[in-house]
Amino acid sequence: MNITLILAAAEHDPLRLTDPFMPLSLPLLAAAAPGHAYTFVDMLAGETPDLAAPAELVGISARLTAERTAFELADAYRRRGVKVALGGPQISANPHAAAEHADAVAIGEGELLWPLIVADAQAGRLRRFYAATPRPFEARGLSLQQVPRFADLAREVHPPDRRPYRKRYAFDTVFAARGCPIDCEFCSVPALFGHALRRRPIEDVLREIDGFRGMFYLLDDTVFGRPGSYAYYQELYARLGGLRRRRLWTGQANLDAAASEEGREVIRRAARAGLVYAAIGIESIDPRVLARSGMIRKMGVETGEDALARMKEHLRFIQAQGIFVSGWFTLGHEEDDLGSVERTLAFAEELHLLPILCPLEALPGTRLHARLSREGRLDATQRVNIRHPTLSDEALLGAIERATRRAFSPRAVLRRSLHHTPLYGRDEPGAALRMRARMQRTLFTLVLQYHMRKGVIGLANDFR
Ligand code: B12
Repeated sequence: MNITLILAAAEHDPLRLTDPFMPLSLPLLAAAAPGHAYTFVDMLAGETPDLAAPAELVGISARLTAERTAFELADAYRRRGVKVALGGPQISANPHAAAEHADAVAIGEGELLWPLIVADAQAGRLRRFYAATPRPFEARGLSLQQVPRFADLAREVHPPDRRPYRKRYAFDTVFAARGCPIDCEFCSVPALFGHALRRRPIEDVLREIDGFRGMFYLLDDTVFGRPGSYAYYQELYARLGGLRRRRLWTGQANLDAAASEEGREVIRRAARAGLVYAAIGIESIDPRVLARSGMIRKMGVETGEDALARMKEHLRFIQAQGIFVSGWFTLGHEEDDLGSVERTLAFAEELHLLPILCPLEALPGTRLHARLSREGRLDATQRVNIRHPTLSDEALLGAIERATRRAFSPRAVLRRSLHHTPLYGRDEPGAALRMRARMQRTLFTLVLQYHMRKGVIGLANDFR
């Protein structure tokens, strides 16, 4: 079949044209059902779907901010008589809304679902829902095929087929593990990929990385792992560091690994294997928020300890390995007031973190969404869908945007980058190699911040 796979993005998405990472969902889908003629359209990269191009099946992948665009596109294709399947994190979390716009709606992992959808589309017998989850799924009278489990990452993940991309991305993407046991109140990962951490065989991950041209992004929720997976990540990075070609790479991570010697060894090895930048979900600097939401479990803090002091210690350890860190914060928790934005910025400045300030949003399918819905505090008409006890939507977003502009001023960017320069290349044998590592990594952090600026400042706007 002629199949078009689209990564949906709103027209004014601030990440459009600024996101340097190759989206991995489309290559994984193409590999899961091979033997068809695939075309990829990455709307975040500025590509536009050609509705008139021949296609017997269209698969659209959507995250939170792309839902409306995905629905409009699906409607447009279906008006032309083309069968449409919708999938991805937002569709999995809000499948009944998607069912009004698609012939098939995928809830969960494409490795399990896409082969079924393609086969059924070919046979002309598409069902409305395809769900890969061990939890019961209520199809509300519509047709359903359910696979009551998550994918086996050793047997069911095939090497992603990246060939249909026309664009060259600055970063390739790869994943080693899926699922998260922490279960923070606002996060949709446990619902999408389960509470158990599933891991791919290390050889499979390294084979992919060895084929990359240059830098890559390891998509795991925490590239430092968790107690129980430290040995896996230690081995992965030891072997990654031993590959013939060394590459710089990036990923997101939690702080808890820095609280134990086993975890610290993962961090050291990751840094030696080329981890140049880590995005760390610090979420809030208010210990009350961290405790109530369950986020404290990823901060590496024991009961009775001074949470912020411990978190600072962990951050400094990570930076001391030569890793540039951005701190991702969510603002608008019920304990927050307008001063929280300034206090968060001051925390980031003290630690030389690149601050990414995000308005807290209730994602469908999360415990936060369920709680606020029960409490009658969700408001879909606002840019941020949570009604805060004291802060208006505009006041919060305005404060975030002003703080972000300051954090990304050329002076702040330069100071942050130069602060890290002496920390780079400490393990390099010899002064010349050390100097090279310092220059290369400092340049990397400057270019990174330059590219992130527009996307991050735009996040507070209403663009969907
Ligand atoms: C890396 C990442 C990013 C990167 C993306 C880089 C890139 N170019 O891909 C960056 C930093 C840019 C980013 C941004 C955002 N992200 Co993000 N991100 C992630 C992260 C950590 C990994 C995503 C990933 O690539 N996973 C691997 C791919 C293969 O998984 P996948 O896309 O889900 O696809 C699988 C299935 O969903 C399914 N599938 C996907 N599409 C389709 C389509 C069909 C037809 C079918 C059958 C199946 C199917 O099959 C795939 C294989 O199993 C996830 C958390 C996670 N663990 O997944 C959060 C996550 C996806 N992000 C999330 C959010 C909220 C965002 C932002 C909206 C944040 C913000 N406020 O701006 C933005 C939106 C970006 C945008 N405009 O699209 C949420 C999404 C929740 C939701 N309801 O959609 C997640 C789940 C995090 C969370 N804690 O809840 N993100």
